[in-house]
Amino acid sequence: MALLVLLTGCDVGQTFHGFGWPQGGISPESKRMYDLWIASCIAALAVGVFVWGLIFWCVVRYRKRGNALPVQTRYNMPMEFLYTIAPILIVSVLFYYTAIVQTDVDKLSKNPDVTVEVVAFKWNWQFNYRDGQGTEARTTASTLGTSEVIPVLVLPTNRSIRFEETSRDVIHSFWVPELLFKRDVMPGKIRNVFEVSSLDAEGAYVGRCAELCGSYHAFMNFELRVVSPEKYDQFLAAKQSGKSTQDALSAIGEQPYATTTQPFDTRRTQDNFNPDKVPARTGS
Ligand SMILES: [Cu+2]
Repeated sequence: MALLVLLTGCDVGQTFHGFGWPQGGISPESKRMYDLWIASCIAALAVGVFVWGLIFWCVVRYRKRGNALPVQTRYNMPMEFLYTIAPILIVSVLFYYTAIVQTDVDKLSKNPDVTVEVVAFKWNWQFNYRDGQGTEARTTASTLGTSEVIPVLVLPTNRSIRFEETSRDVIHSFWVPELLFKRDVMPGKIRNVFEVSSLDAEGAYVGRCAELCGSYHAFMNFELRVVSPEKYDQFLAAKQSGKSTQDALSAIGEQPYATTTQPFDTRRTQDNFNPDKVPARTGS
Protein backbone atom coordinates (compact mmCIF):
# COMPACT_ATOMS: atom_id res chain seq x y z
CA MET A 1 0.00 0.00 0.00
CA ALA A 2 2.79 2.42 0.94
CA LEU A 3 4.51 1.46 -2.28
CA LEU A 4 1.31 2.12 -4.16
CA VAL A 5 1.04 5.57 -2.66
CA LEU A 6 4.57 6.29 -3.82
CA LEU A 7 4.10 4.81 -7.25
CA THR A 8 0.75 6.33 -8.05
CA GLY A 9 0.69 10.03 -7.21
CA CYS A 10 0.39 11.55 -10.64
CA ASP A 11 0.76 8.90 -13.31
CA VAL A 12 -2.06 6.48 -12.63
CA GLY A 13 -4.26 9.28 -11.37
CA GLN A 14 -3.78 11.28 -14.53
CA THR A 15 -4.42 8.28 -16.76
CA PHE A 16 -7.75 7.66 -15.06
CA HIS A 17 -8.65 11.34 -14.57
CA GLY A 18 -8.15 11.07 -10.83
CA PHE A 19 -10.80 8.34 -10.56
CA GLY A 20 -13.35 11.13 -10.35
CA TRP A 21 -11.43 13.18 -7.78
CA PRO A 22 -10.68 16.78 -8.80
CA GLN A 23 -7.10 17.19 -9.94
CA GLY A 24 -4.74 20.13 -9.61
CA GLY A 25 -4.64 20.72 -5.85
CA ILE A 26 -2.52 23.72 -4.86
CA SER A 27 -1.58 22.81 -1.28
CA PRO A 28 0.56 19.94 0.07
CA GLU A 29 -2.50 18.78 2.03
CA SER A 30 -4.59 18.56 -1.14
CA LYS A 31 -1.88 16.46 -2.77
CA ARG A 32 -1.82 14.03 0.15
CA MET A 33 -5.60 13.66 0.06
CA TYR A 34 -5.43 13.11 -3.67
CA ASP A 35 -2.77 10.41 -3.29
CA LEU A 36 -4.85 8.67 -0.62
CA TRP A 37 -7.84 8.64 -2.95
CA ILE A 38 -5.84 7.24 -5.87
CA ALA A 39 -4.25 4.54 -3.69
CA SER A 40 -7.66 3.61 -2.24
CA CYS A 41 -9.10 3.31 -5.74
CA ILE A 42 -6.25 1.07 -6.83
CA ALA A 43 -6.69 -1.11 -3.74
CA ALA A 44 -10.45 -1.32 -4.42
CA LEU A 45 -9.85 -2.20 -8.06
CA ALA A 46 -7.32 -4.89 -7.13
CA VAL A 47 -9.86 -6.47 -4.78
CA GLY A 48 -12.55 -6.06 -7.43
CA VAL A 49 -10.52 -7.75 -10.16
CA PHE A 50 -9.69 -10.62 -7.81
CA VAL A 51 -13.37 -11.12 -6.88
CA TRP A 52 -14.56 -10.87 -10.49
CA GLY A 53 -11.91 -13.45 -11.42
CA LEU A 54 -13.16 -15.85 -8.74
CA ILE A 55 -16.77 -15.37 -9.86
CA PHE A 56 -16.02 -16.11 -13.51
CA TRP A 57 -13.81 -19.04 -12.58
CA CYS A 58 -16.65 -20.52 -10.50
CA VAL A 59 -19.18 -19.90 -13.26
CA VAL A 60 -17.06 -21.81 -15.76
CA ARG A 61 -15.55 -24.47 -13.52
CA TYR A 62 -18.73 -25.39 -11.64
CA ARG A 63 -21.36 -24.87 -14.29
CA LYS A 64 -24.23 -27.36 -14.32
CA ARG A 65 -23.22 -30.50 -16.15
CA GLY A 66 -26.01 -32.88 -15.16
CA ASN A 67 -28.73 -33.46 -12.64
CA ALA A 68 -26.54 -34.95 -9.92
CA LEU A 69 -26.16 -32.70 -6.90
CA PRO A 70 -22.56 -31.47 -6.68
CA VAL A 71 -20.45 -32.11 -3.60
CA GLN A 72 -21.70 -29.90 -0.77
CA THR A 73 -19.01 -28.26 1.33
CA ARG A 74 -19.83 -26.34 4.46
CA TYR A 75 -17.86 -25.15 7.44
CA ASN A 76 -14.67 -24.98 5.42
CA MET A 77 -12.62 -23.40 8.16
CA PRO A 78 -9.69 -22.10 6.09
CA MET A 79 -12.12 -20.45 3.67
CA GLU A 80 -14.26 -18.89 6.39
CA PHE A 81 -11.16 -17.72 8.18
CA LEU A 82 -9.84 -16.15 4.97
CA TYR A 83 -12.96 -14.22 4.11
CA THR A 84 -13.27 -12.94 7.65
CA ILE A 85 -9.67 -11.90 8.07
CA ALA A 86 -8.99 -10.50 4.60
CA PRO A 87 -11.65 -7.73 4.71
CA ILE A 88 -10.61 -6.78 8.24
CA LEU A 89 -7.02 -6.45 7.05
CA ILE A 90 -8.00 -4.37 4.04
CA VAL A 91 -10.21 -2.06 6.08
CA SER A 92 -7.48 -1.70 8.73
CA VAL A 93 -4.91 -0.65 6.16
CA LEU A 94 -7.32 1.83 4.55
CA PHE A 95 -8.24 3.16 7.99
CA TYR A 96 -4.59 3.53 8.95
CA TYR A 97 -3.70 5.65 5.94
CA THR A 98 -6.93 7.65 6.17
CA ALA A 99 -6.21 8.46 9.81
CA ILE A 100 -2.68 9.58 8.94
CA VAL A 101 -3.79 11.86 6.10
CA GLN A 102 -6.73 13.22 8.08
CA THR A 103 -4.54 14.05 11.08
CA ASP A 104 -2.11 15.75 8.75
CA VAL A 105 -4.83 17.84 7.06
CA ASP A 106 -6.33 18.85 10.44
CA LYS A 107 -2.94 19.66 11.97
CA LEU A 108 -2.55 23.16 13.42
CA SER A 109 0.81 24.82 13.90
CA LYS A 110 1.73 27.08 16.81
CA ASN A 111 2.64 30.09 14.74
CA PRO A 112 1.24 30.14 11.23
CA ASP A 113 2.76 32.82 8.98
CA VAL A 114 -0.61 34.26 8.02
CA THR A 115 -3.91 34.17 9.90
CA VAL A 116 -7.08 35.17 8.15
CA GLU A 117 -10.51 35.28 9.72
CA VAL A 118 -13.25 34.14 7.37
CA VAL A 119 -16.59 35.72 8.23
CA ALA A 120 -19.58 34.35 6.37
CA PHE A 121 -23.02 35.95 6.33
CA LYS A 122 -26.13 35.82 4.19
CA TRP A 123 -24.96 36.08 1.44
CA ASN A 124 -21.37 37.17 1.21
CA TRP A 125 -17.94 37.00 2.81
CA GLN A 126 -15.62 39.17 4.83
CA PHE A 127 -11.93 38.35 5.15
CA ASN A 128 -10.06 39.82 8.11
CA TYR A 129 -6.27 39.77 8.16
CA ARG A 130 -5.30 39.18 11.77
CA ASP A 131 -2.21 40.00 13.83
CA GLY A 132 -2.41 36.71 15.76
CA GLN A 133 -4.54 33.67 16.44
CA GLY A 134 -7.88 33.29 18.15
CA THR A 135 -10.59 35.74 19.12
CA GLU A 136 -8.13 37.89 21.09
CA ALA A 137 -6.17 38.84 17.98
CA ARG A 138 -6.87 42.09 16.18
CA THR A 139 -7.91 42.70 12.59
CA THR A 140 -5.32 44.79 10.76
CA ALA A 141 -7.04 44.87 7.37
CA SER A 142 -10.32 43.67 5.98
CA THR A 143 -12.04 42.87 2.70
CA LEU A 144 -15.81 42.89 2.54
CA GLY A 145 -17.85 41.52 -0.34
CA THR A 146 -20.94 43.32 -1.58
CA SER A 147 -23.67 42.59 -4.10
CA GLU A 148 -21.67 44.55 -6.68
CA VAL A 149 -18.11 43.46 -5.87
CA ILE A 150 -16.86 39.91 -5.37
CA PRO A 151 -14.53 39.79 -2.35
CA VAL A 152 -10.98 38.84 -3.29
CA LEU A 153 -8.99 37.00 -0.63
CA VAL A 154 -5.32 37.74 -1.31
CA LEU A 155 -2.84 35.23 0.13
CA PRO A 156 0.87 34.49 -0.42
CA THR A 157 2.66 31.42 -1.71
CA ASN A 158 5.25 29.62 0.41
CA ARG A 159 3.74 30.58 3.75
CA SER A 160 1.58 28.62 6.15
CA ILE A 161 -1.92 30.00 6.38
CA ARG A 162 -4.50 29.58 9.08
CA PHE A 163 -8.18 30.06 8.33
CA GLU A 164 -10.38 30.89 11.31
CA GLU A 165 -14.03 30.70 10.43
CA THR A 166 -17.06 32.31 11.97
CA SER A 167 -20.57 33.02 10.72
CA ARG A 168 -22.92 35.90 11.52
CA ASP A 169 -26.11 33.95 10.96
CA VAL A 170 -26.48 30.40 9.66
CA ILE A 171 -24.11 27.59 8.73
CA HIS A 172 -22.08 28.29 5.59
CA SER A 173 -19.12 26.39 4.18
CA PHE A 174 -15.81 27.79 2.95
CA TRP A 175 -14.78 25.99 -0.20
CA VAL A 176 -12.00 26.57 -2.69
CA PRO A 177 -12.11 23.61 -5.08
CA GLU A 178 -8.34 23.80 -5.70
CA LEU A 179 -7.67 23.19 -2.01
CA LEU A 180 -9.69 19.99 -2.44
CA PHE A 181 -11.13 20.93 0.89
CA LYS A 182 -14.08 22.64 2.49
CA ARG A 183 -15.03 23.33 6.05
CA ASP A 184 -18.32 24.47 7.54
CA VAL A 185 -18.52 27.99 8.90
CA MET A 186 -20.57 27.93 12.09
CA PRO A 187 -22.43 30.73 13.86
CA GLY A 188 -22.04 31.40 17.58
CA LYS A 189 -19.04 30.39 19.61
CA ILE A 190 -17.79 27.63 17.35
CA ARG A 191 -14.72 28.78 15.49
CA ASN A 192 -13.68 26.23 12.91
CA VAL A 193 -9.97 26.47 12.19
CA PHE A 194 -7.83 24.81 9.59
CA GLU A 195 -4.47 25.40 7.98
CA VAL A 196 -2.66 24.86 4.75
CA SER A 197 1.10 24.51 5.11
CA SER A 198 1.56 26.47 1.87
CA LEU A 199 -0.10 27.51 -1.35
CA ASP A 200 2.06 26.30 -4.20
CA ALA A 201 0.72 27.99 -7.31
CA GLU A 202 0.04 31.65 -7.92
CA GLY A 203 -3.24 32.41 -9.61
CA ALA A 204 -6.91 33.18 -9.19
CA TYR A 205 -9.23 30.50 -7.87
CA VAL A 206 -12.96 30.72 -7.43
CA GLY A 207 -14.32 30.07 -3.95
CA ARG A 208 -17.86 29.16 -3.04
CA CYS A 209 -20.22 28.55 -0.18
CA ALA A 210 -20.80 24.80 -0.03
CA GLU A 211 -23.59 24.65 2.53
CA LEU A 212 -27.15 25.46 1.50
CA CYS A 213 -27.68 28.64 3.49
CA GLY A 214 -30.73 30.30 1.97
CA SER A 215 -32.19 31.93 -1.11
CA TYR A 216 -28.95 33.35 -2.49
CA HIS A 217 -26.62 30.56 -1.40
CA ALA A 218 -25.59 29.95 -5.00
CA PHE A 219 -24.46 33.57 -5.35
CA MET A 220 -22.07 33.43 -2.42
CA ASN A 221 -18.85 33.41 -4.39
CA PHE A 222 -15.44 34.83 -3.65
CA GLU A 223 -12.01 34.65 -5.23
CA LEU A 224 -8.77 33.37 -3.74
CA ARG A 225 -5.88 35.28 -5.31
CA VAL A 226 -2.52 33.68 -4.61
CA VAL A 227 0.42 36.04 -5.14
CA SER A 228 4.13 36.04 -4.31
CA PRO A 229 5.07 36.78 -0.66
CA GLU A 230 6.59 40.14 -1.70
CA LYS A 231 3.41 41.22 -3.44
CA TYR A 232 1.37 40.01 -0.49
CA ASP A 233 3.39 42.15 1.93
CA GLN A 234 2.87 45.18 -0.30
CA PHE A 235 -0.83 44.42 -0.60
CA LEU A 236 -1.25 44.12 3.15
CA ALA A 237 0.72 47.32 3.78
CA ALA A 238 -1.49 49.14 1.28
CA LYS A 239 -4.63 47.78 2.91
CA GLN A 240 -3.38 48.73 6.36
CA SER A 241 -2.71 52.25 5.16
CA GLY A 242 -6.39 52.53 4.29
CA LYS A 243 -6.55 51.60 0.63
CA SER A 244 -9.50 49.66 -0.75
CA THR A 245 -8.87 46.06 -1.79
CA GLN A 246 -9.24 47.08 -5.43
CA ASP A 247 -6.70 49.91 -5.14
CA ALA A 248 -4.31 47.71 -3.18
CA LEU A 249 -4.57 45.00 -5.85
CA SER A 250 -3.90 47.54 -8.61
CA ALA A 251 -0.91 48.83 -6.64
CA ILE A 252 0.76 45.41 -6.76
CA GLY A 253 0.01 44.95 -10.45
CA GLU A 254 -2.89 42.57 -10.02
CA GLN A 255 -6.36 42.64 -11.55
CA PRO A 256 -8.44 44.78 -9.16
CA TYR A 257 -11.62 42.75 -9.55
CA ALA A 258 -12.31 39.05 -9.41
CA THR A 259 -11.49 37.26 -12.64
CA THR A 260 -12.94 33.82 -11.92
CA THR A 261 -16.48 34.80 -11.08
CA GLN A 262 -18.74 37.81 -11.21
CA PRO A 263 -21.54 39.24 -9.12
CA PHE A 264 -24.90 37.73 -9.90
CA ASP A 265 -28.00 39.73 -10.57
CA THR A 266 -30.07 38.72 -7.59
CA ARG A 267 -33.02 41.00 -8.45
CA ARG A 268 -33.38 40.98 -4.71
CA THR A 269 -35.24 44.25 -4.24
CA GLN A 270 -37.30 43.94 -7.41
CA ASP A 271 -38.67 40.45 -7.06
CA ASN A 272 -38.54 39.53 -3.44
CA PHE A 273 -39.16 42.53 -1.33
CA ASN A 274 -41.54 44.53 -3.56
CA PRO A 275 -43.50 41.87 -5.41
CA ASP A 276 -46.35 44.29 -6.21
CA LYS A 277 -44.15 46.94 -7.76
CA VAL A 278 -42.47 44.65 -10.23
CA PRO A 279 -43.29 45.66 -13.78
CA ALA A 280 -44.34 42.86 -16.09
CA ARG A 281 -41.15 41.15 -17.13
CA THR A 282 -40.31 40.93 -20.75
CA GLY A 283 -38.31 37.80 -20.15
CA SER A 284 -34.60 37.47 -19.84
CU1 LIG B 1 -23.55 30.34 2.52
